[in-house]
Amino acid sequence: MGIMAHKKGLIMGVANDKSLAWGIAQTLSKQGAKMAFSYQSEVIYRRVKPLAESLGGIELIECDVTDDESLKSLFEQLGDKFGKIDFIVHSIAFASKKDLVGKYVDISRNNFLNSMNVSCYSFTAVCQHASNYLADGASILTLTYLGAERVMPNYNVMGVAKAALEASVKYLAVDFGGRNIRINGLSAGPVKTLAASGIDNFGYIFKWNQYNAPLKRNTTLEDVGGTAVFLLSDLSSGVTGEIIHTDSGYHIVGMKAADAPDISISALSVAD
Ligand code: NAD
Ligand code: IMJ
Repeated sequence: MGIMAHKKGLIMGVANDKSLAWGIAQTLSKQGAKMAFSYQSEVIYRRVKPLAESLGGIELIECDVTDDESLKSLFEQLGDKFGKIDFIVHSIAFASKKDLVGKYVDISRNNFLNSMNVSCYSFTAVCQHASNYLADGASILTLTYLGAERVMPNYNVMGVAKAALEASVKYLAVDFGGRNIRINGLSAGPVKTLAASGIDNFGYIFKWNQYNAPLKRNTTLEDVGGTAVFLLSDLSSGVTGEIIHTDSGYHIVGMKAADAPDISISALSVAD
C-alpha cells in the first residue's frame, strides 16, 4: 500500500515531465497517495492532462496563485472532492526573464513585487486559503534554492524571494504548529526544468554543481521525490519549520573540489 496510503493531497506546479512537482507526484503515487494537481492556465493543462492520466485517478483544477478568487475556488472544489487534505506541495516561482540576468540592483518596483507575489506570497496565500480544509497531521511543502542563502549568478530577485519564502516557512510553522500541521521547505540542487531553460550559463552552473557536490552528481527528480515524500509522510512527524537540502550535498562545500576539472563558461554549449 505504501507510506502515503489513505493520504489525499494537492500538487501545485506540474508544468511538464521535467517539473520538480512531477518528480514528487510520481514518488507520492508509488507510495499510494491520492492526488489532485492544480495548473496555472489552459496552455499548461494540455501538457499536464496526459501526465495525470498516466498516474490515474488525479483531479485537475485550474488555479492562478496571484488571484485570491482562484485560490478560494481551488480549495472549495478540493473540499467537495476530498474532504480534509493531508498534504500540499507548492512548486511555483516566477520572475521576469530579463531580471534573471545582469545586476540585482536594476530590478524595477513592479517586477520586484510581481516576483515576490508569485514566488513568495503565494505560499502564504495557499496556507491561508487551505487552512479550513487541512486534516490533523497535515504537511505542507514548498520548493526553494540555495540562492536564498548565498549569492548565485543571475538568480537576483529570485534569491530575495526565496529568502523571504524560507522565512515564511518558519512563521507559518508556528502559526499552524498548534494544530499539528507541519510546514517545511525542500532546497533542491539545479535541475534542467522549464524554470531553468534559457537561464544564462545554466550549463556551466549545472557542471559546476556536479563536479563540486560531495556526491559528484546532479540532483534528480527521484532525489527530490524521496525527500518530499519523507516530509509529507508521518515519517517526519517531528519536523517542521525546516529547510532540507536535496542537492547532492553541494551546500556544505566551501571551495572548489581538488579533483573538479577546470571548466570555462565559453567551452560549454547550450546543450551541456
Ligand atoms: P517548472 O517550470 O516546471 O515549474 C514552475 C511552475 O510554476 C510551473 O508549473 C508554472 O505553471 C508555475 N507557476 C508560475 N506562475 C504561476 C501562477 N501565477 N499560478 C500558478 N502557477 C504558476 O520548474 P521547476 O524547476 O520544477 O520549479 C518548481 C519550483 O522548484 C520553483 O519554486 C523553483 O524555484 C524551485 N526550484 C527549482 C530548481 C531547479 O533547478 N529547477 C532548483 C531549486 C528549486
Ligand atoms: C534561475 C535563474 C538564475 C540562476 C538559476 C536559476 N540557478 C538555478 C535556477 C542557478 C538553479 C532555477 N531556479 C532555482 C529557479 O528558482 C528558477 C526560477 C525562475 C525561472 C524562470 C525562467 C523563465 C522565466 N521566468 C523564470 N522565473 C523564475 O521567464
